[in-house]
Formats: sequence, structure tokens, C-alpha cells
Amino acid sequence: MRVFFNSSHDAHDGQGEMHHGRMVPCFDNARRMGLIRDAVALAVKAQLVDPADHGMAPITAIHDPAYLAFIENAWRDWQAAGHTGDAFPYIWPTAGLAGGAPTHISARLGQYAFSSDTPITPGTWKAAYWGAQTVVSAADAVMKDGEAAFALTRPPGHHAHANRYGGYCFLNNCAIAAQYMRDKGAKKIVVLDVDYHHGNGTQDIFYERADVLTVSIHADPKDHFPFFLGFADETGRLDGQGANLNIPLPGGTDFGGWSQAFARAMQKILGFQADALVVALGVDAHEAEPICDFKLVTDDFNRIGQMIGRLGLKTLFVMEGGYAHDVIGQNVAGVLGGYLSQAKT
Ligand code: Q9C
Ligand code: ZN
Repeated sequence: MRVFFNSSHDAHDGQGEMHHGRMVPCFDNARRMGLIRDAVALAVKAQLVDPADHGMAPITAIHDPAYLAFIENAWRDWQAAGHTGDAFPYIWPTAGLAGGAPTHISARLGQYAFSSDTPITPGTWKAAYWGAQTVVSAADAVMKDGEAAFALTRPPGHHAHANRYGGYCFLNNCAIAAQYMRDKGAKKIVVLDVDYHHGNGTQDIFYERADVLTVSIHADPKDHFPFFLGFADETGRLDGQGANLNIPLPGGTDFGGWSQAFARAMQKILGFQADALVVALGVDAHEAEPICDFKLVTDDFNRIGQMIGRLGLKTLFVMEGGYAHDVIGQNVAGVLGGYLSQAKT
């Protein structure tokens, strides 16, 4: 399988994040990528491909210009304010406290961040920009010959909205890829999100559109991140009514519960008759994951790959979460290997 690799990923290098009241090393760290790359190289005869530069157009097709300008310049502005550590927000515009148009970097961090777990570092924009180029390059390859590809990148993307960052995500790579595929002639796209966390950004970006079906299987937001989106009654709006499916699952879910959810997702996806599939490939549903509480084991990820292969769609895999260094490589390789064992092309 072609594996498009974001070799600029390590430019995003957070020193730490607040976790249960303490600063801890960032869960989204550079080591993840090498571990996944090496495991995938062994398991699925990966051909590593460098991304081409498709410029800003595929990114501005999804994200607001003012938001992009903010992310691109945030580190410079933070440094100009005299700060040397990673940039984090500490105040947010909330109901009753949202007046004016403040220009200070701390106000704008709160304006554009929806969570406080996501550092901005000197190379964040470079890593995120090349991450988007990595998924666009992979999407381009899939559209050209119909064969599957894997975009191996960090930072992840599925939590990012058109104008908000958080949950370790800045640019919504899956949304950028889906829109790019639309622009290259695919009429209907499915984004299937198997990351442990709800794909809030992807849902929001396509919520009023009928041409992109968003499906997410995830930990119930009533007690899991991102808390404020991802409930079962969110089914789309206006033209997009019926084109969003959330399947929230309780803590402790094992493959029995997860695969029942997938069966529901599969019915919805097959009924939609899409031209292509984008998989938001997080592997953080594994039992060893540090910030998650599902109970999948490594063999289950191969089964997930097989089930995705049986959907019979042109498929682009995009890396999302997965933080347990001992198992993420095997789990990603398992999905891709399972897919290849079932896919027609
Ligand atoms: N220290 C993805 O898996 N972090 N993002 C909460 C706070 C939010 C995970 C922990 C988890 C986001 C792509
Ligand atoms: Zn996740």
C-alpha cells in the first residue's frame, strides 16, 4: 500500500500538556510516527511516498481565512508578547463575556481554541501545513487509480472545525481530503471515523451538506472528550439532514459492542452509495491506550480493517489518534492488512 508520510511532522513538538491538573509529556508526540511507519513497512509492504505541495487551495476550501492566518502566525505573535514556552489559551469568550474585538494573542488563542490541551509551538504551522499536503497527495493518488492509500501524519485533524483548533488538531485532514476528492469528481463521500473520540470537527464542517456522509463510532460524549458534541440525536441539518450518524458507546466497550456499532454504520454507508471513503484512522480504542477506556485488542484492528474492506469503496486512510507506543504500530498495520485481505482493488 502507498503510504504518504509527513516528514515535517516533528516540527510540531509540544513540551507538555495539562492533564488532570499536572503538566505531562504530550500524548501526541513525534515518536508515534516512526513506530507506526516501521510497523506498517513490515506488515503491508509499504511504499513510502513524500507529499507534493498542492498549496493553500485545498486548505482554504475547508478552513476560514482568518483562522488560518491566526494559526500560521500564532507562534510569532506569542513570541512577540515575550513568551518562550508553548502557546496555550487561558481565557475564552463565553456567554456574557464575549464583547469587543480584542487583538492580544491571549484573547485570540481563546477565540480560536476550543480546548486547552493543544500547544502551539514554533513549527506547528509547518507540521500542520505539510500534514494537509500529505493527505491531499494521498487523496490525489486514490482518485487517480482507485487503489487505497494511507496518509501517515500528525498532528491529527478530526477535532478541528473550520475556525477552531483543539484535541491536538489544527487542520481537519479528513475534511480537506473529502473536499479534494469531491473537487476531483467524486460526487458523494463517506467519512468514517473509528477513532475513540468523536470527530466533532468533521461533523460540524459537513453538518448541512448532503454530499458528505459523516459517521463516527466513539466514546459517549456525556462523559468523554469532546463532551459537547457527538450525541446520537445529531443527525444533520438542512440539506445535510440524515447525513450524519453518531454511534456513542459506553466506557469499557469491547469488540463485541464495537462491531455491532460497525454493523449499523455499514448499513448506513452502503445505503448512501458513495464514490469514495475516507477513514479517520485512530487506533485509540485499544485496551492499552492511556487516555481512553475501550477494550479492543490488537487482533480486533485486523478485523476492523477487514470490515472496512468489505464496504467495497475506494479508500483513503488518514492517521488520527493512538498514543500507546507499544501497540499503535501493530494496530495501524492490522487495520491496513485486514483491509488489503478483503478489498477488491
Ligand atoms: N490532557 C485525538 O485522538 N485530550 N485527540 C484530553 C487532556 C483530548 C485526542 C486530555 C483528547 C484528544 C485525535
Ligand atoms: Zn482519539
